[in-house]
Amino acid sequence: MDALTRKAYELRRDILEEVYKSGSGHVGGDLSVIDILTVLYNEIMDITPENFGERNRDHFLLSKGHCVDALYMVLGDLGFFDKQEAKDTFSAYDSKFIGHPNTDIPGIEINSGSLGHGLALGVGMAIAGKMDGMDYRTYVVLGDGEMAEGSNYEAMMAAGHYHLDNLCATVDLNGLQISGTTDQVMSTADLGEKFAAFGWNVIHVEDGNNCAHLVEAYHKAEACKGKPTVVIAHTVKGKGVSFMENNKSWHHGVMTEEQYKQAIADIEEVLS
Ligand SMILES: Cc1ncc(C[n+]2csc(CCOP(=O)(O)OP(=O)(O)O)c2C)c(N)n1
Ligand SMILES: [Mg+2]
Repeated sequence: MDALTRKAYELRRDILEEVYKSGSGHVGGDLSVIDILTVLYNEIMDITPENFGERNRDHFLLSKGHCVDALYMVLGDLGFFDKQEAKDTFSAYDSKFIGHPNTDIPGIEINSGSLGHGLALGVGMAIAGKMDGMDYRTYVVLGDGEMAEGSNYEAMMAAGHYHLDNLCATVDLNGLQISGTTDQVMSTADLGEKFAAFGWNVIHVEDGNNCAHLVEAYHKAEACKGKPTVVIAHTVKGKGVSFMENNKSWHHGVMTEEQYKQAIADIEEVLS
């Protein structure tokens, strides 16, 4: 197993501990996006605890903010704060590690969780970078259910209009949102065509939980000039835990002790 895949599975184990202990969290979406976050933070982006206070470093916005529990584990792992503290206090009364991203936490750049805002903010950051002659890149991660928010389409239009080749969106396309499939609740189908219509470079990753394939896609995105890029990552919600995969109940389901043990066993089997 390569190092990034191992890291993503170790982080899956951290996420399961965190959400089990807290009795809350969005475990299905965490497990679908964790490979994307692992690859971006460990292989692609220039964002570290040391350079976080500077402006000319890459920028990351988790627009599907309900999956902050996954982001906490990634940032904790990189030393932005004590990962154990985040794991032990996630969502607890008076904890700073609340259930959606907020900028009081080192490494978090925007408050999010009200879906549909991250891409517009990313467009603004990308325009600002160009205006000020900076070479940073801005990365935004969105959910496929989130793509039902109309604000995204205005942001897509502006990104195409301004040729923001320093902007890279990723859609975590797991086919599910809060209460059912995206097709049932609000179809966001043919997303690639929608982005292309607004002048974006579109890259599909057919196995969006495959770290090596994601790395390749982000390198292609970096090489694309004159257009923003969207990486459409075809993922599995609940990836890695047998009884959670493709099951809408795990959007924010709470595990019993027995389910928790099974979930950890599934992850340990991959790691062994
Ligand atoms: C504006 C807004 N409307 C509704 C919600 C409630 N909500 C939280 S998560 C979610 C579903 C999101 O689905 P998706 O973007 O596909 O996320 P994922 O499958 O990756 O968890 C909804 C509707 C919200 N957070 N913000
Ligand atoms: Mg989804």
